[in-house]
Formats: sequence, C-alpha cells, structure tokens
Amino acid sequence: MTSQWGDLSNADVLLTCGCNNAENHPISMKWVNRALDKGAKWIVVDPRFTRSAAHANIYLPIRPGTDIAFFGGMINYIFEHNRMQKEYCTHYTNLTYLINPGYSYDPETGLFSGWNEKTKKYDKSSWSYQTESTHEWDTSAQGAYAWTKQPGVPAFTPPVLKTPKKDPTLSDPHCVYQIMKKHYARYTLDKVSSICGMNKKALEEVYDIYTQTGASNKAGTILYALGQTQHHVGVGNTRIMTIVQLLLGNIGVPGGQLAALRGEPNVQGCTDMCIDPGAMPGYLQWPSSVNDRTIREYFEHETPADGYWANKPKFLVSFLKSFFGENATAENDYGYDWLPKVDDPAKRSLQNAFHLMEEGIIKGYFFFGQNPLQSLANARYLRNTIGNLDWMVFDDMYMTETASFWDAPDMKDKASKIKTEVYFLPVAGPLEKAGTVVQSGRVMQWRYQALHPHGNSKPDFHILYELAKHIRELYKNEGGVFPDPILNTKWDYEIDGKPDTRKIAWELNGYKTADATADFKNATPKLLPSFADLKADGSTACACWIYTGYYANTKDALDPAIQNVARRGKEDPGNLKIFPNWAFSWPANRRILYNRASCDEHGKPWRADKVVVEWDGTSWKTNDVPDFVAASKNTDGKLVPVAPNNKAFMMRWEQNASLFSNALKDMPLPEHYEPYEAPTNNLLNGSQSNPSILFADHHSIKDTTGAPEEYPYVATTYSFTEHWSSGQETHCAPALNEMMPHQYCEMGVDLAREKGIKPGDKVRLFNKRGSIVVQAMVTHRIAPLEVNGKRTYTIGIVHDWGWSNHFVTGDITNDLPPNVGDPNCFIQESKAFLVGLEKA
Ligand SMILES: Nc1nc2c(c(=O)[nH]1)N[C@H]1C(S)=C(S)[C@@H](COP(=O)(O)OP(=O)(O)OC[C@H]3O[C@@H](n4cnc5c(=O)[nH]c(N)nc54)[C@H](O)[C@@H]3O)O[C@H]1N2
Ligand SMILES: Nc1nc2c(c(=O)[nH]1)N[C@H]1C(S)=C(S)[C@@H](COP(=O)(O)OP(=O)(O)OC[C@H]3O[C@@H](n4cnc5c(=O)[nH]c(N)nc54)[C@H](O)[C@@H]3O)O[C@H]1N2
Ligand SMILES: [Mo]
Repeated sequence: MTSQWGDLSNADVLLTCGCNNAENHPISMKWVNRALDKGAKWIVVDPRFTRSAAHANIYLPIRPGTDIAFFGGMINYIFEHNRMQKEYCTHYTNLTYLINPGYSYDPETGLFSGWNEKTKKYDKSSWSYQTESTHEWDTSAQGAYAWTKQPGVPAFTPPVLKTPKKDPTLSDPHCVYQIMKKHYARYTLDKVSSICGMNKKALEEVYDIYTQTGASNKAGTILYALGQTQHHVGVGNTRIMTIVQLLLGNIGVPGGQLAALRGEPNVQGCTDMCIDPGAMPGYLQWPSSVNDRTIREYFEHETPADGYWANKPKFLVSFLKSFFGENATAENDYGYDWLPKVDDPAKRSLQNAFHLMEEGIIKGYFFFGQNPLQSLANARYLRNTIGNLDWMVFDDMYMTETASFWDAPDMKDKASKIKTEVYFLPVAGPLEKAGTVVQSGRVMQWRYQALHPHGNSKPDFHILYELAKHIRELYKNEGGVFPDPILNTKWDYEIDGKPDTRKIAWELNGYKTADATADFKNATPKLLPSFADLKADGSTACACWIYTGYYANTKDALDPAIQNVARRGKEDPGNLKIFPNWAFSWPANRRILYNRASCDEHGKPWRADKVVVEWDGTSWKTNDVPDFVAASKNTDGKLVPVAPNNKAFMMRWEQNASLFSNALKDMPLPEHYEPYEAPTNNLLNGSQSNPSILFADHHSIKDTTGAPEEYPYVATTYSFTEHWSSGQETHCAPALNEMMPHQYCEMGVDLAREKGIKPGDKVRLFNKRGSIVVQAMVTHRIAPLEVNGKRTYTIGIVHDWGWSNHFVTGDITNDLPPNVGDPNCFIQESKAFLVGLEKA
C-alpha cells in the first residue's frame, strides 16, 4: 500500500477492482465503513457479485483478464472529459516530458518499437526521454557526492544526469501527454464494453463517478490484489492503475492511494526480503552474472543519476558488511565476488524451477512454508515432474500435497518408480516463534512467542541456522569447489548459545561496524536510527536498508518491547488515521508515501482539512515523516528548511512519477492483450496475448492449450472467508469445515439451465491440463456477459481444497490454470483461462 489501512477512511470514492476485501482483508472494512459513513461512494468491479459488492453502492461485472481495457477506457475518459488534475500532473509526473522520436506503437501488430522477433524481447532504447542538458556529479570535497571519494568507498564512474526535455504547453507530439492521449483514444466506451462484457451506460457511470476524484479537493483509492496480479499482464495491470491514480492526483494525498492488499500475513515482509528472484533485500537489484561481474560494474549499472536511490552504493556495501562481517574489506570489495550472481531471474522463478527439475538440472529442492503442488498452476504437470528430484526437503506443520506428492490419487501406479528421497522437518507454527511481521501498510510489528513449539518442531530460522552451520563444517573439513562464500559468511545469530531472532533484527536495522558488540547494550543508540547514516566505506552494516530504525530506540537492544517496532502510541496528529507512533512503518516510519504531492507546488495542501505536510513560508509543518528533502545541512552543518520544489517522487531519478515508463519489459504504456486462453480475439490490437509472455513455448503449456470451441467457458479462481490458501491450516479446524464443507464452483443460473445442472450437483470442470469434480453453486451472482457480440459465461472456482487434508478432501483446482508467466515478475495466470463443463 502507498498509504495505510486507516487512510481508506479519508477517501471520497473507493474502487475495489481485483480483490474481495470484505472477505479476504476484513480489517479493510473497519475503514471502508467509516468512509461510507462520511458519504463516500464505493464501487466494486469483479466477475462475481462478491460479499464486498453486497455492501458497495455500485457493482459492475467484468470479464476476467480485461482490466487494462477497463482502465485504459478510464484514461481515455479522463482526457475526453477534462478530469485530469493538471496542476498535479504537470509538476509531479512526467506528463510534460518529451519521448525519443524513435518511439512508436503499432495497433496493427500490437507491438511497441524495439521488438525483436527472434529473442521475443524489446530493445527499450526508443522508450527513453529526449535530453535537455547533462550534469555531472559534484564529487568535490564540498559537493553533494563527496562521499564517493571517501577512503574505503569502491571506485566507480558516477552516472551523468540527463535532464529531460519538457514541453509545458503539452502540444509537442512527442510529449507524454500527447502520446498517451493518442494511445488510449482507441479505448472507446464501445470497445471497452465489448471487451470487458460491460453495459455501456453502467461503465460510463463508473468512469464518471471515479474520475470526479481528479478534482484537487477530492481523493479516490483503488483497492486491488490477485484479481489484477495473477495474469500474464499482472504488472501491466498494476501499472495502469498507478497511471489512473496519478492522472487524478490520487497518490500521496490523504484518502488517495493504490492499495495493494497483501496476502499471507507477512507477504509484505517476504517481498521486502527478496522473494523476487531478481531482487536482494531492500529492493536492491540482484547482481547479474552478465553485467555486474565487479562491484564497479554493479555501481555503474545500478546507481541512478539522481533521487534517493543514488545512495545505492551505501546500501550495497552495508548489505555486504552485514553478510560477510569482518571478512568484507575494502581490499576485497566487501566480498562482492562471493555474492552469487543471477543469469536470468525468470529462470530462477518457481514456475521455471519445475522445468529445470524436468531437465535434471535441479536435483534437490527445499520447500519451506509453501505447497506448490496445490497452489501453483498446471499442478498435474508439477506432480509428474517433481519425482525427477534426487531429494527434497520440506519444513511445514502439515503433510501437504507437495510433501507427499507420490500419494496423490492419480499417482498411485507411478509411486513405486519414484526414487526421490524426501525429508520432512516439522516446523514451529507462527505463534511458536518470535520476530517481525510486516502488514500491507508497511507497518512492522514484533510478534512475541506465545507457545512452546509442538513436539520436537523448530522455527524455520533455527532449522536453517543449524543446517548452514553443518554445511560450513563440511566445507571446512572436506573443502569443495568454491567454499569461500559459505566460509566467509558471518554466521553468528546466537544469544546465550541459542539461535535468536533478535540478532537478525539488529542486522536488519543496521549498526556502525565499530560498535558491533555482543549485545548492543548500554549506549545510546548503537543501532542506527536512520538509513541516512549508512555509508559506502565499510563503516556501517545493514541487511535491509529500508528497515533502518525499526528496532533502534533505547539503550538495551535485547528487549524487543522497548524498541520502535513495539511502540503503542495512539496519537494521530492531523486526524489522518495514520497513527505515527504506533509501531514503525518503513521507510523511516513514513506512513503516506510521496506525501509531498499532498500540496501544490508552493507547499499549500490541496485540502485545508487534511494536512499531511505544509510549507508555512519559512519551514515545513509535518503530521507525517516527509517523503522529500524538507531540511538540509548548510555549510556550518546546521539544518535549514528547504523551500518547496517539484521533487515529489524522490525514489525516481527524475523525482517525478512516471506515466510513461521504460521500467517494464513488455509495455511502456499498458496495453490490453487477451488472457493466454480467451473466448474472443483481441479487439484492440493485432497481438492476441502479450508478445512477451513467459513459458508459453514450454511443452507443458504448449501441448495443453485449449481453444474456445472446445472449452467455451471463462474460468477464474479465488479464496473466501472460511478457508486459507492451500487449505492445510483451516481444513484441520472442524468448525470451518462445517461452515464451508464442499469445494464448489459458482455458475450463473442461465448456464446451469442450459447444462441441466441443479444447485448441489456434482460437476466436472476440465481442459487439456486437468479435470476436477466439485459441487455446483448455481447463482445469480455471476451474470452472463456480452463479449464481442457473443454471450459469454464465467465460472468461478474456489482453490483452497486438496487431497491431503485430514477431514475433508477435494480436487486440486490448480490442475486447470495455465503455467504461463508475466515477463516482469513471472507470476502465473490463475485468474483467467478456459474450461469445459459437464454434469459429473
Ligand atoms: N479468508 C481468507 N483470507 C485470505 C486468504 C484466504 O485464503 N482466505 N488468502 C490471503 C492471500 S494469500 C491473498 S494473496 C489475499 C488475496 O486477496 P484477494 O485478491 O481479495 O482474493 P481472491 O479471492 O483471490 O480474488 C479477489 C477477487 O478477484 C476477482 N477476480 C478474478 N479475476 C479477476 C479479473 O480478471 N479482474 C478483476 N477485476 N477481478 C477478478 C475474483 O472474483 C475475486 O472476487 O487474500 C488473503 N486473505
Ligand atoms: N488457482 C489459484 N492458485 C493460487 C491462488 C489463487 O487465487 N488461485 N492464490 C495464490 C496465492 S496469493 C498464494 S499466497 C499461494 C499460497 O500458496 P502456498 O504458500 O503454497 O500455500 P499456503 O497454504 O498459504 O502455505 C503453505 C504451507 O505453509 C505452512 N506454514 C504456515 N506457517 C508456517 C511457518 O511459519 N513456517 C513454515 N515453514 N510453514 C508454515 C502451511 O502449513 C502450509 O502447508 O497460492 C497461490 N495459488
Ligand atoms: Mo497470496
């Protein structure tokens, strides 16, 4: 989330699109209801009339996988009806910037400029800005970048800042405004309603209501989760919502945010901690084995020319100091050579890991806290592949579908031929261990251990800690091909001879290496208060720079209860419902990201009644930690206020937000492509699905792709209140099974009538990848849609069942979705695909 749960209550309009927040994120409703009490409008766009829709003012059905068309049409509406917050966009986004004249988009082919048909990848050089002037870093002793020349800082050639050319009149055909206007002019009401299966009038009404938040005294929030992300255009989906929010001036302002509702309780923490195979903790790019062979190359490729990320060398060196401790020295580039390098993150993704198991390249695998044979798409292929492993290790509280894959109902006759050695390590559950959990609003909370671990189970961290210790011993005693990274790693996460998460907390928070003591006791504060203190000269260590300050508060680092992360202050200056003294939210305890954008260019808040920060003529008044440079040191070392400027997005090198962007691999402006399996051809361009789609050439998907003639129904999958994810943790609770006893699919009344299906009948859903039998829930909640002139039915399938549960079992819904991926983040397409239907 770019803001907080409580900030939902400040919205004038809420748009739930691609999540079911009332069911899956119940805490959201505390704040949504407050907004509704104050007169806000709530719109829900979903293929199904959900439990969220039941409480909303407006419900609009959508065909799964068509959200870019829906939001593209909204962008067109914004331009046509003058709903853009123009002052916000000209000052705080790249609306006025000029793009390279070589950039183009061709609706005939659906391709942007730079496409290489051979590699199926874009050369993105034409997606760049025109340059007005260039500036070199001032690395002189007085300069802003003097730190690059300090002793101990690895040498690198600083980047050159290319200030983009702009056209404030917005008339140049190459300016972002003109390019966007032209691009989205094709997204007419007729086209969008035909693609999404929407009633044109209802669509227009939704556009009208939501885009009224483009007024400077109004704010709108979009809530989303899996309905947007689990598509092979998932990142494009997320980008287009960002663009809508920026055009309407809805980012950084109270009540305006892009609310990514995170899933598993600590999914935000996992993301911060490099769950993405291309990232290291704190969103540092993982070094590439091709481009970043030395620390110099890494700095030269990865350090942007301006904005806060220009400090990246400080974050990397501090990370290496935390990783390798005293073994990391200036002479050995802080152990950079020991850090693994990644060839291609897509190859390291979970989906591709199964391809590599099939090829015999991956021979062993650790599954820690995941159950992919239930939760990953095309699960039948996975079941038949995983037995190629020589060994695998699970740590879990339950014997899951993955842990006992050979026991699957359709594996019985193959089981005797499987040679995989399987190790099951019983793990302590979430309440049986201490540590940090991060929620959707980036608020970090310390969880205390409530129970002793059951039996001889251990926390994951103990298991990994012990394992690594043993591996180090083996390397020490027996040697190996390249023992250096293992042996040089600092591996001392113990207090009083036992592995302890507090020690990890200290590493995440960061410290001066000279202060590193056994317990960080008795000094004020030896743990660093802010990432502004991190250095590139080896004098600081920090495992995740964005977390700096979360743990550090007092003299005694042994007691979590007195650290920032455990604060319980209920004050709320500004009455914004952001509670700055409650726990700690990264970065720097900032609650509303990009909060400079809550004011006009002179620092005057857009709304007098909701003030986040305000320039009073001489200094900044703040109700939140400023997300901009509000004060800086003068030559005497004194802090002096910095008068308002336009740098509202300091994590971008432009310090303006990107409407047009070259960051993604597949689209500088989000474009509608049909789901990999779709019931219609693409009405907006000549490319059926995203040309940059991942894995579609792999036999497991190529040979199992279905056509609408054979599999005419659009399927989507989702969760619901009574069960949790892959089901292990809730199907063992009898009360929950009683409340939701059967795996089911939802289908419209018309479709059921056509097929002779009655409520509660067993039905078979199938395609070339799999076949599952579930109960039919016949309902008015899924209306048939008119798509491209044809009546189209959607079937919704719950996915939380499996055959390994103790009390109630079901089929694996994930036998049906295709294992294709988004080129940016590799996620599967489990929210839109085709199935056939018959009575079982
Ligand atoms: N009780 C409970 N709560 C949970 C979970 C659980 O299993 N049980 N899981 C947790 C986890 S890990 C996560 S990630 C979150 C997920 O949170 P959500 O994203 O809210 O969960 P889903 O139910 O997967 O999907 C949300 C909605 O997207 C709709 N949808 C499907 N396809 C599309 C589409 O193409 N476009 C649009 N606009 N909508 C679409 C579905 O109909 C569904 O109503 O929930 C978390 N909370
Ligand atoms: N078709 C379809 N597929 C989906 C989804 C969908 O909407 N549709 N949703 C997707 C989403 S968003 C998610 S997050 C995934 C979830 O998929 P998974 O992560 O694979 O499933 P979970 O059931 O959440 O968790 C896996 C295991 O973690 C164990 N566990 C719980 N706590 C701990 C712990 O502290 N330590 C360890 N080691 N183990 C623990 C549980 O017992 C469980 O067996 O499914 C995805 N798959
Ligand atoms: Mo999730």
